[in-house]
Amino acid sequence: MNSVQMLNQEMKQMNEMQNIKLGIKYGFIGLGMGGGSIAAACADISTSIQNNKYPYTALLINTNINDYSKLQTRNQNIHLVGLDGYEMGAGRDIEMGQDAFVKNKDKVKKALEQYMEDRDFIWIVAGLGGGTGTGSILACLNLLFESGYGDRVGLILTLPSDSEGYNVISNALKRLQKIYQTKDHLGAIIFVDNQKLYQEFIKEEPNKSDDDYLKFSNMFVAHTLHSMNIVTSSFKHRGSEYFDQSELLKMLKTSGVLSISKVSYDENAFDVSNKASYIPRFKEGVENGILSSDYNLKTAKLASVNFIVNQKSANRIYTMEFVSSIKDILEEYVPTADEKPLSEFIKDEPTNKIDTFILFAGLDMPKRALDLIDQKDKIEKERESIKNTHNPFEEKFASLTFEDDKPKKEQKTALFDLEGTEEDNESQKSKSFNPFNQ
Ligand SMILES: Nc1nc2c(ncn2[C@@H]2O[C@H](COP(=O)(O)OP(=O)(O)OP(=O)(O)O)[C@@H](O)[C@H]2O)c(=O)[nH]1
Ligand SMILES: [Mg+2]
Repeated sequence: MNSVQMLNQEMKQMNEMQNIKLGIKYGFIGLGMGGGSIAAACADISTSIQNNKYPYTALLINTNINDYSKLQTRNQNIHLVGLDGYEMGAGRDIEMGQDAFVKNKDKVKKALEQYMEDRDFIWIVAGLGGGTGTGSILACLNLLFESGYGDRVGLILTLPSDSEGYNVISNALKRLQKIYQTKDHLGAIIFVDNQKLYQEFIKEEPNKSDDDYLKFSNMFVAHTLHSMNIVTSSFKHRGSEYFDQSELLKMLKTSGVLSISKVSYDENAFDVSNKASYIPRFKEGVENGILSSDYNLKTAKLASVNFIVNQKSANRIYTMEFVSSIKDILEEYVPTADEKPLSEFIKDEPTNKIDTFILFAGLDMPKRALDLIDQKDKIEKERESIKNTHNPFEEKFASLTFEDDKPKKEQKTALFDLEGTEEDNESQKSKSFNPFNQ
């Protein structure tokens, strides 16, 4: 089964799961096309919870709200906010994107008051690199801080691919720089690395389109956030350490980057007495976040490992030997983290999988951010060298002449002045000229 099929299957199962409880009430503020699409996918998650089929809320904010016409959402708690006066879009101009948001601040504020008041945590979502979304981030953060949401706001940001070109990459970096400098005042930042996810997607689905990729990546983000959110409150647990929703909220409020890893084992292949059956995969999971990866895990402030197994496997797997071997690995990767609980969850639903969610909070940026700076520098260098190479066009066009540029032959009406009038007139003129007469 490839990852698209797996995602669809998991989303369906989760949608049908009975007795689930939600951990945190999320609100999503999607900025621009990419941000709005991801926020819409997140808020369109449905559950079997009575009277709360669609537990999330979203505001989708864009210059051109017609962009959103291809999103087919069902949740009534998804609201569109158009940035008036900028209906044509911001055309990858971040200054214009920022102006559009600032000029419509009151309108957004009203929507916030109307729809987001009861939310425990708000995610600002934007695709880094465009005009509207990227340009609106700072003004949107300001508005949330002004409106009292400052202690419960996080960011979900996509990082562009190398192939998206100089303007997209430099727009992304301009905002990333500002966000990096103020990150200690913000909650968690989740990066969705389009380069990484696209490469993984294309390997498995070479015949699909770019739009298929975007749809997949957005559902993947939505499903990941939702799965994390129900783990903490829907399953029974055993053991002394327990990651509940307040711990999750604490992680989301921890400044720095949040990395999410997931490892799924086939229950039959998991032999607790044979470490080789689970440790190498676990380490691989720790090192590779699913939405973005390549972090210096030593910078993590908090870590959390959550195993979810069925009742039958629980007795077999949750042994002291298993717990200590996982804890040893955590010591190796995050020796200085303030907290690193290992939670043992038990799922009532029949499953032949063992799922593990691993979270690291308070991280520094992923290596991909540095790669983007390198890519920007590389393009600038190449541009400079192109500018300095001999340009044959400049020289050739500068010296380009044409035969008919030469003075034209005077067209005479008569070849000879037979009556001598011309000469007479000339001598007349010079005779009458007297410089002292002036
Ligand atoms: N994962 C994902 N990334 C997206 C999606 N749409 C856009 N992106 C990324 O987000 C970046 C910004 O694109 P948009 O969100 O369309 O730009 P915008 O904010 O609407 O800005 P303007 O159209 O320039 O005003 C792109 O360069 C992509 O890398 C999406 O649906 N999913
Ligand atoms: Mg747009």
